[in-house]
This record gives sequence, structure tokens and C-alpha cells, in this order.
Amino acid sequence: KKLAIIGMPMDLGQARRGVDMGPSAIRYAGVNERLKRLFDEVHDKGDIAVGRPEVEVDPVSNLRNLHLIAEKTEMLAKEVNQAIEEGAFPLVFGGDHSIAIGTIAGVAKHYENLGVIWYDAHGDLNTAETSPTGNIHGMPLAVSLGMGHPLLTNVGGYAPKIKPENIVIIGARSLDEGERELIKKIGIKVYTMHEIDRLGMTKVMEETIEYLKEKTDGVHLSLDLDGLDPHDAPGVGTPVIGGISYRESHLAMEMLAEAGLITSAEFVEVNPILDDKNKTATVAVALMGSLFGEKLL
Ligand code: DIR
Ligand code: MN
Ligand code: MN
Ligand code: MN
Repeated sequence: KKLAIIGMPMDLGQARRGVDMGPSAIRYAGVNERLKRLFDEVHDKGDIAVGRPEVEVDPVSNLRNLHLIAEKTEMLAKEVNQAIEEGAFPLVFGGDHSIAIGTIAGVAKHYENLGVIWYDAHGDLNTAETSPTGNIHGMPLAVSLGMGHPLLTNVGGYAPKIKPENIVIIGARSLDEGERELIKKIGIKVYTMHEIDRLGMTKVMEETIEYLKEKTDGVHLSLDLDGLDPHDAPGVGTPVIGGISYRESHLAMEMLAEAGLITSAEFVEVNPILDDKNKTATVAVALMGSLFGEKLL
């Protein structure tokens, strides 16, 4: 088993600086040492060269950093694609959630029916028309479905990357009006906090695994740390109270490990500037341990 780690230090998808330091914070929390025990080989490929570009707002679409994000996610897609061609499991560290445009572009062409688990307080299903902010980190799931600005949907040179029936959103508790309409219209499976409270995480994950197992040939986990409760993961740009607990999240990762379902993953929105002594990166690394089969006994 081979793991390829790719850092994506990009904060262009939203307005708060600091999330570009996410990959450093996650490495500082000991990710390499921890995952070396779970893989035969761990290759840390370092960070994508995002640089320090000037912030721009596209006057036509009103999208923040549209051209830069298209360009940088294209670079990420190439690196992720290469990791898969080398036979490695690609694990990407964000960066804000707009990086998922690149990760999924690099992954999806290797599968007929890529499944996606979107672990997040938000739906990230906005387009320029529905977005209340113009922030592209609120759009990557829509973009991967082929909806949104063509510069974004065409990253990787093909669209769409995924189908609505192959997506499961877990942890939603903040959805914009346009996102709610879209979910109903195209039929995306969503476990909001209501269902997690009501059914418990065990049942939610059993159903999720059952739902995706039959019809997908690979599943990407896109985990936004703001899916967790801000008490457990305070270092995020858009915290929403009433989230998934640390324990429930471990259980979810352990059940995914047992099911052997996940073929690529990204952990995003870790912002050490907003954090409490690197707590959020430490939580992210602990969850990666469980996702890759770490056990106490
Ligand atoms: C909001 C926030 N729905 C937006 N989205 C966030 O700007 O589109 N996604 N924070 O993770
Ligand atoms: Mn998100
Ligand atoms: Mn976000
Ligand atoms: Mn979020």
C-alpha cells in the first residue's frame, strides 16, 4: 500500500487569510510519522506552488479569484492524477474547500462512477447565480457536477466529474436557498445534523456505505473540518455550532476503513491562525489515522 501526500496551500476560495497554512499545520501535527505505520510507503510530495498572488474579483461573474483558482486547481489535478498513475492513494491537505475542484478533477477520470462523501456543515453547491458571497469554496461540489463557471467546470479538461446520485453529504446544517433547491431538484442524498441526531452515526454510515458500495467503483472523501462542531475543530473560517462530534467523526472514519470503500481523500479548511494551539490540525490527523485503519488493540 502506497500513500501520496499533496499539500495545497491555497486560501483564494474565501476571504479569511491563514487557511493557506493548513498543510504546514497538518504536517506539524505529525501526519507523516503517524501514517507511516499504516502504509508500506508514504511519499510526501510537498506543496503545490500557489505562491502569493494578488486577490482579484472577476468583474463579470463577481467570483473571487476565479482565474487564479482555475489555474492552481489545474496544477493540483495533474499532481493527483500522477499519484494515482503511480499506484498511490492520493491524500490532499487544504487549503480552503475550493481545492476540491482540482482534487476531484484528478481523481474522477480514473473511475466510471466516482462516489463522493462530502463531510461538511455546508453543501458547497452554490454557483455564481446563487452564491451570497462570491466565494468559490462554497461551490466545489456544484462545479464537480458540471455546474458553474466554465473555467472551473473544465478544470482537468472534462465535465462533469460526478453524478448527483453518487454523492452523500454528511453533517449539513447551513445551506443557502439555491443549494436547498438544487439538492431537491437533482436528488442528492443528505444526512443533516437532524438525521445524525435521530439515527446516530452508526446507522448514517451503514446507510452511506450500503448506498455507495453497489453503484460506485471508487469513493472520494472530501472532509471539511467545519463539519465537526467548532468545540472540537475551532480553527476553521466558517464555524457553525451544533456539528458532528470528535467521537462521531472517529466512528465514521473507522467504519469507512472497515468497509474499504475510500480510494482518495482530502482534509480541508484547517486554519491555524484561527485555531487553538493547532487543535484542528491535530484532530484532522487523528481522523486520518482512523480512516487508514489505525486501531488501539
Ligand atoms: C456559504 C459558505 N454557503 C457560501 N460556504 C462554506 O459562501 O457559499 N463552505 N463555508 O464551506
Ligand atoms: Mn466545505
Ligand atoms: Mn468552506
Ligand atoms: Mn464548510
